[in-house]
Amino acid sequence: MMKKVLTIQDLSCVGRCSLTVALPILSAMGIHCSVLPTAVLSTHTGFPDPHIRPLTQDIGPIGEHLQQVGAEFDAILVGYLADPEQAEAVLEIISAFDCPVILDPAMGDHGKLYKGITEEQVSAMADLASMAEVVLPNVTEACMLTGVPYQQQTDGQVLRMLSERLCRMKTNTVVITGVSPNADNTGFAGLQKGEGMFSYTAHRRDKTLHGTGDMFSAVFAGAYVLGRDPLEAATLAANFVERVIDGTQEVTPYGGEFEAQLPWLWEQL
Ligand code: PXL
Repeated sequence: MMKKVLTIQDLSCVGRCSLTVALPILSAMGIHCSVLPTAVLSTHTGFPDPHIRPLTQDIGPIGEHLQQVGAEFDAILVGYLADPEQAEAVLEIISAFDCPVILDPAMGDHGKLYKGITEEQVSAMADLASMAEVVLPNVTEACMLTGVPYQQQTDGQVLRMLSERLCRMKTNTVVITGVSPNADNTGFAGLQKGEGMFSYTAHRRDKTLHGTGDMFSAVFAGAYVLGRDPLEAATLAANFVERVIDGTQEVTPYGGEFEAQLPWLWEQL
């Protein structure tokens, strides 16, 4: 039977991120992808002054209707939320659908929150994180969720501390992305309860492209729901993102050209 994933994140009309990334990636992995948009934005917040319509009042009724029609999912992938109330609405949805939740607490990067994200949202996201089976923060988000000061280069001890703090309540796996043990390398580090720490490093590319975190979480979610273990799923996701970065010539707010890598992704499954 085809696997089914519901992804809850924003729909940015222009600029690759969130739903415009997760939907094609999960489809290319042979997964039936359903969506619940948390907000509609003219562009993601990396462009100046986007028009933003949060769908805070609509998340609950959409979730209720999905239950009424008997919708079932093998996993729920949660990403960018537009305000703290959305975290509460999402909590209700995930408690109604009995399936693993993968959370990418998309809130910031490079030590800073994205435009429009408040401290209140950080604590709402932390509550949500404790109810997710897998949490996929970047270093900035891992520090914010745990109240640890941001540091660009993180050693094994700090990564273990961040991962252990995030592995609470329902969370059994944490994968921290954008981890830099030194100036020349980058990768991920994680913790799976009962299995210990794992990590992966590749040479650092000197290009920062929009949406790569969302690409990582979409590929991870797809591979995880197809039965890969967290290290395998995260390695596939990292390799995909590396190919996207290497295959994108121009750095623009439109983001990484992941489309060209979808045939490769399909071949890996
Ligand atoms: O890629 C994360 C992300 C998701 N959604 C919106 C964003 C961003 C990052 O800037 O602005 C709307």
